[in-house]
Amino acid sequence: MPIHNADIAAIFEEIADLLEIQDANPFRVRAYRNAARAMGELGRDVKSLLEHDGKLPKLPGIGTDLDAKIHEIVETGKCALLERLHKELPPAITELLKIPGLGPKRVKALYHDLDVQTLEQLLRAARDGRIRALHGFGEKTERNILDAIESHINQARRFKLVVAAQYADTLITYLGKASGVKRVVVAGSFRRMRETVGDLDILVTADADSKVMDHFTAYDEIAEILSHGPTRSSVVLKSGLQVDVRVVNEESYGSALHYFTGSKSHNIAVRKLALARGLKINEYGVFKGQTRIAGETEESVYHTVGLPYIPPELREDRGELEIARAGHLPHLIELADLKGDLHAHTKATDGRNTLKEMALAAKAMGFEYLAITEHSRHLTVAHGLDPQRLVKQIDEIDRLNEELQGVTLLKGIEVDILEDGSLDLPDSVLARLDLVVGAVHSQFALSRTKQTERILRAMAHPYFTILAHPTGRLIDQREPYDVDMLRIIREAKKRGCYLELNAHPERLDLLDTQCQMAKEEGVLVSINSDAHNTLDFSNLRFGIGQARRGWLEKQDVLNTRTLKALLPLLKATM
Ligand code: DGT
Ligand code: CA
Ligand code: CA
Repeated sequence: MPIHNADIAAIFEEIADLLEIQDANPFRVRAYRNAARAMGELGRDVKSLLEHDGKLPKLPGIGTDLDAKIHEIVETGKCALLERLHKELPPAITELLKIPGLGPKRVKALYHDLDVQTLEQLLRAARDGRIRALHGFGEKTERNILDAIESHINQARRFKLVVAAQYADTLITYLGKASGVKRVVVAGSFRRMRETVGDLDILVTADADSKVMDHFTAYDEIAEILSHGPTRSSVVLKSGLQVDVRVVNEESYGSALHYFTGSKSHNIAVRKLALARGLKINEYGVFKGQTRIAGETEESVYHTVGLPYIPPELREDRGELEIARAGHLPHLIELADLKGDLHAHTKATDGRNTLKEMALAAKAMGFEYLAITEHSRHLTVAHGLDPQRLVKQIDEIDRLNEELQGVTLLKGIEVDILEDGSLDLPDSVLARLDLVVGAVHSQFALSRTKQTERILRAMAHPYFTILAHPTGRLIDQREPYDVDMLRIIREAKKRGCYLELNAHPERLDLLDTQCQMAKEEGVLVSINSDAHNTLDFSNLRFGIGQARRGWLEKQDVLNTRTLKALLPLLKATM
């Protein structure tokens, strides 16, 4: 792990904060603060100074003790004192310090006087009005803290859809076991298939005497119950995921589902349409005066405002209401429309299964074809293929295809796009493949112009077929690299190339709006699993969710074609 001056400064700053919260000697606290500042202001990189000279120059405010700490941090990446302080104080103290407006003095007061140790406790103290009573706080500060935590929780604690789905699945099964429960459905951003979700919003219909809420709050994965009532309860699971459960009557199911599915801006737009017709929509139904005129199904809610049913993935207030009113809603792609998968790996590189195992798993998905696209040699961490090993695999696939029934393996490669836009393998071997999937796996930080040119040059290559994970982002881990996606899409159109929507749940790359862009420009998208083992095909459902959020229909997606229709499309690149 590379240690920079800023990392050392941050460690010293945190030590100073934690010492202050512990009421340590103020001189000691100040010594760490000064050291943090000295590190932050130093013009030379401490690590390279140490590597070069073996010792640090004399720095203002850095005595022998701190000098030793700097050595320790540079050499081990850690600091024993900080680790000890973390053990002595509740772990969430560090998190509290990250809330804007909460310095060590305030955190100390909250911790000592209100026994606030976690963000959730802080949130409750703020909601209960207990913070304003503290010396040096006041009502305005309390309000600011409340806003800061809410936005902090919303930003910091979003869960990838695949992760939320795991928690949702077990919880739904559990809730379904309570007596009198009829339906259990997850609404909110989860139902809209957002890439990440802030919390789970679960809607339950149940008999009037059902004890489903007591059953819910007895769930053994709960870390904290935030509220518990007969029709609404909120908890935080041990994973940190918040879950809101609402119980409604069967007759309100449709309007409640519509309300809690959101998005909020979509709901507001629908309510506006209702108001214009003299109707009122809420989670219990659609009302004309005192009379309920709809609400049992979502369709009935939409019909009262003159609209057809709008699929959840489109409910983002991005023009779906106007298009629905005009009768032009897309017929969104479904998982069952896929006829194959054009990106997968085997044991030959960093996958886990053999060619045959992958082929049979694809067949079990109902696929006609699966393209094997191993990494190329430049990607050494994945044991990428050189020309000899690729030729060997080509022969193996030819042999296996004679034996396989009902599924065909296509010969491909996920070839690295090198920094200059050339491909990592020679034409002579690429020429023998059914398709070439090109990918950027290095040099993410090139300028927008250079990165775009690099990809355009790769696509101009005669054998290039599909641009893999076009933005390179990893959700919550790596920002997209900077490219002009519209230029790339237009070049793909010109060259007869395609763009991948990589369905790996950490990628989901293309983004939804870029799917729309590809569709508008007439470029087909290939929804690929990037499977590294036989189970990974199940990730395709997240790719389908993303494609639906991008308004894609069956005809917009390359791998909805039958094998017979696909092969000429793969050859059509120029
Ligand atoms: P998230 O949890 O941040 O990923 O996003 P959502 O969309 O699940 O938002 P959430 O959990 O705050 O609320 C769930 C749904 O409830 C939301 O999509 C629409 C509805 N909703 C929440 N608050 C309001 C509101 O103030 N007005 C309206 N019309 N709907 C709301
Ligand atoms: Ca939610
Ligand atoms: Ca919620």
